[in-house]
Amino acid sequence: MYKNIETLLVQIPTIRPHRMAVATMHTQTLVLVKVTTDDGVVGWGEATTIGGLGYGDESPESIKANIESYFAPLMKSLPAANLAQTLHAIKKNIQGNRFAKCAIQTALLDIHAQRLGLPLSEVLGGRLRDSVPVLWVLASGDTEKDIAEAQQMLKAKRHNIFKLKIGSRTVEEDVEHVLAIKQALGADVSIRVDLNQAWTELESNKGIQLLQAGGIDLIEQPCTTENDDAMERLTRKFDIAIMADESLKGPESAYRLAKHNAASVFAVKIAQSGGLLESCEVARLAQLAGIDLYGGTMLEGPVGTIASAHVFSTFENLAYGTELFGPLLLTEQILKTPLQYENFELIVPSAPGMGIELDENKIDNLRFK
Ligand code: MUC
Ligand code: MG
Repeated sequence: MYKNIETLLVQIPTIRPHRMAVATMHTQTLVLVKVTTDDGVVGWGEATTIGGLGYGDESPESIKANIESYFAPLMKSLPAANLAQTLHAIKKNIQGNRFAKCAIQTALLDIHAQRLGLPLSEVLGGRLRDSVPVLWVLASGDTEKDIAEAQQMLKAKRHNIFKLKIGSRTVEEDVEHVLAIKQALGADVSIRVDLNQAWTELESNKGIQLLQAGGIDLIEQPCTTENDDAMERLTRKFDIAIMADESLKGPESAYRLAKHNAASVFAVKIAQSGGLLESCEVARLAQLAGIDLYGGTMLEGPVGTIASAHVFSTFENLAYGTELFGPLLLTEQILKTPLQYENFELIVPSAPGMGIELDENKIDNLRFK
């Protein structure tokens, strides 16, 4: 039986303001879920989002309320702590709520893997790599600051791929900013851009042409999720990789996007997919459709980041690497031993379960709800 299902909201300042077309973050609110079984096994999950309701349709507060009011009573009413039956009951009784579902599923899989004495990746089909490449997002809003930050990352061997958040200025200003950074960092450094749905199709046609000519490697979610038709036309028109992020909301949307050729790369996110198992389904669909993969983030802390790393370690084709840098954007640690980032990659732990240990005293001090 599941004895306790707790949702903790933890607020941590970021190392610098993080500017995106959808929001500017000065702090991040981590949504942590702790599930305890009646024989004392503890599993953790995370349902962190970006900018309150600015990015997704679940907020930290709604996730906490829905877990406490609906998920927890349902889970406690089930006769035994059986993983598959619990997940099935949740799917049947609760509509939507992909982030909350992902956090609960992560905690249950963490418990399951611990009981089996295996790392989480092995419960998901088995890892193909022990570390995943991690890019860094330049989002200070200032070209010179971004160049200096990238150079520092290259020197420290932390990141050698960069994603730029654009879309809040004019197309011309954004392109100028991106190409100045590309020129400063040189041909060997991969630069990608994320529009977070900011461009119309017309702006996309203009902007993508200039960015492609300037040696940029990938364009992430240029148009709105309502305009997948535009994504389809852009994917057909340009050679440069067009990546679906916000448009990708689990296996059903992956199937639809693949069927319409509305992206050449998928940014798989565990929360957007509605769970770790669903992320693996998205990856399988992509593989069948010849779509490349990228491991995305909702700027989660260490729990969501490591759960994602276990998932991405199982993908056959991780052609565009990952952006699992969320914990590095935060000023405070909540693990007893920090995650290992080295040689441009994040190490996937090999201890049973998720393979991380949370510092609960630290979490208590940072909790605000
Ligand atoms: C997004 O849209 O990709 C990922 C990295 C980052 O800086 O923001 C997120 C969300
Ligand atoms: Mg994105």
